[in-house]
Amino acid sequence: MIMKKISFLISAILILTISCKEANKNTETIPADETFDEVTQEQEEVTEEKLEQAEGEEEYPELRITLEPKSGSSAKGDVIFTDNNGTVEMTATLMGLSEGEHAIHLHEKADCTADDATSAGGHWNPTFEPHGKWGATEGYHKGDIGNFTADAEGNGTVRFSTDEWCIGCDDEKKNIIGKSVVVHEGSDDFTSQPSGDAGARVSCGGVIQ
Ligand SMILES: [Cu+2]
Ligand SMILES: [Zn+2]
Repeated sequence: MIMKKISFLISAILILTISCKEANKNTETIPADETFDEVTQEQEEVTEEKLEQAEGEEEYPELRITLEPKSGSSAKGDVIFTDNNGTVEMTATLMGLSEGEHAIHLHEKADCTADDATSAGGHWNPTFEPHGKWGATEGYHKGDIGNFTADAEGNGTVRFSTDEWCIGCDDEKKNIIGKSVVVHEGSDDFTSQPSGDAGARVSCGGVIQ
């Protein structure tokens, strides 16, 4: 009789232990919701980061173009335009030029297909002013960037910034998209019409978004 009672107790303990373990298992599976919440939170954080990045890109759009040799020259380069809160900054890096002064302009068409780059058309002049030095009271084209100097190795850098340009805005008197960057064999005298008598077009690149 005692033995039976003991075995009953043992079985009871065993059953209790097993059901406890199962209960534990059940409680272990409950936090699944927590895990889901954590994942959702992480995803939200990633989405926010992406939004911040997109906003940053909108504020500072950057445009890179390549200038190809034209008119039998070996002049080439890269131009970077950035729009920083309404001021467009241009940095042009040229190589393969002859030593000395060269004119650089924005021309009216983003078409550099012709061997002599005449396909780029004349200077970009949306305000119908005479050709001149940038900022001159007598007038100037919106493409009249000016001159820069190439060193003895044929390298030159141009830095220019203005709030009279924009990258892709709705104002066609400011929007540089669809124009081209042209570098000339000679320098701009700022007085000869319509283009400063700067000689052959030795390097050209279209400003296309
Ligand atoms: Cu030009
Ligand atoms: Zn001009």
